[in-house]
Amino acid sequence: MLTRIDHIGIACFDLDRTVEFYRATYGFEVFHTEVNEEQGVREAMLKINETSDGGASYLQLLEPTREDSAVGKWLAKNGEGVHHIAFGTADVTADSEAIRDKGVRVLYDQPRTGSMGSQITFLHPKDCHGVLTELVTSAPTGANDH
Ligand code: CMX
Ligand code: CO
Repeated sequence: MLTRIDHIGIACFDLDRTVEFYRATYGFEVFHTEVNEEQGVREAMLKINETSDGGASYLQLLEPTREDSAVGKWLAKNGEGVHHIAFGTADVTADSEAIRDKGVRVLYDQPRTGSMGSQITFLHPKDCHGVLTELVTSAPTGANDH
């Protein structure tokens, strides 16, 4: 079951300048940063609020690490802006299989690694009324404590 908006993914040319805009304009602070080479992004997660399912909602600011990445290609075509939305679930595998059975293309056969050790997959935007849609299962609590 999808129980929260996990994040909104926003594509930008310059992550540091975009982070500074969100800090100076709204007071949102960086919760986490990482590079995900598989996805071809450098990203910053800004935590907006916690949610009733024990998770949280974030803004995910995304700068491409290479031009041929999903975000790099999208930026070249569209410029900066909202790139995708992500719904949170306790079981990304079960939910994505159920959604695939409804005729929506799921982009990965198996979930891949997303922010903060989460498991993620994507639904094709052409099957979702133009919205690239991600499904996320957060890493177990404590998995990111070092
Ligand atoms: N939102 C809505 N539509 C999109 C889109 C997006 N983010 N990205 C592409 N499209 C549309 C294009 O506009 C294009 O439509 P038209 O044919 O009408 O012009 C169509 O989809 C095909 O686009 P494309 O530019 O040819 O791109 P590809 O088919 O090579 O890739 C996609 C599209 C969705 C398969 C690819 O972006 C993908 O695999 N995305 C999932 C991974 C990802 O986005 N990773 C970055 C985020 C990582 C994270 O969140 O952690
Ligand atoms: Co995302």
